[in-house]
Amino acid sequence: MSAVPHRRGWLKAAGASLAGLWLAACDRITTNPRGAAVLASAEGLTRRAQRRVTDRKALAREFPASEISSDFRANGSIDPAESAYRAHVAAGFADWRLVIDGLVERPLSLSLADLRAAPGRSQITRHDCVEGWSSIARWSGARLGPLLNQAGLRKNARYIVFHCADSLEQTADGSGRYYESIDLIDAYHPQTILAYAMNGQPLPVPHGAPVRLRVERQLGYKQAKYVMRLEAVEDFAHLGRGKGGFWEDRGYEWYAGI
Ligand SMILES: Nc1nc2c(c(=O)[nH]1)N[C@H]1C(S)=C(S)[C@@H](COP(=O)(O)O)O[C@H]1N2
Ligand SMILES: [Mo]
Repeated sequence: MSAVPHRRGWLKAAGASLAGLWLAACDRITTNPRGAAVLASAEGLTRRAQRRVTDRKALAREFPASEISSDFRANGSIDPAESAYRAHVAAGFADWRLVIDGLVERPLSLSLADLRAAPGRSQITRHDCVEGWSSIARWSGARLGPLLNQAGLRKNARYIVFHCADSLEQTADGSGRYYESIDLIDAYHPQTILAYAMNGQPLPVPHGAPVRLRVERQLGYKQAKYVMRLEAVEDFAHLGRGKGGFWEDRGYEWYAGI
């Protein structure tokens, strides 16, 4: 509501300027009780929407190296049994490639060396699991935004889906495979990285080797490990059970902001 008195003060100062006619009409709306209510709620809506976008773009807190956890817990899948993944482990991920496809102009197939050479970022952040534990680590990886630009998102791309190597649940139809999705605000957030290192070492298998997502404004289950493929999509109704992620398909919120 504070915008209304402010607008009136500014109106008085403007006096009978060229814009006066329009402003007088505007003032009439604000002095008419119903008009004022409509205007105030419209402004409130815009401000709230604006605040939401600004909030979504804010950085997650970063910590000093002294706060890195000595015992960062590994959770969910910690040693995938799938044979394709075992082969990658045995080969030291030499033939592993990250595929970026779906609604892109130029599908990519990137090696670990390609990712290490891409624009990167290191950050010490806190991981919060819904189960009620937190741990702090330094994550280093390729920023997702520049990779998506390299692939060239098509206009109708709205989400990025992360397809993982592991199945948390053995199902006949493959719906037990871990996957996650984020929107483009999170995909282009400066702290959103495909992490290949944890605390200065190659990402260990329990934490998602060779590459995991770090999307720092959201809870633990969004931090997809064992990422094999990124798919740009317009919606995710056709994937899994349609809710945008393994845990979302089982009742968790799709947007898990912290
Ligand atoms: N592929 C895959 N990603 C996953 C999971 C999983 O089981 N499989 N578990 C999620 C959950 S619930 C959490 S808390 C974190 C755990 O990451 P950490 O093992 O590095 O602690 O990974 C998330 N990403
Ligand atoms: Mo979690």
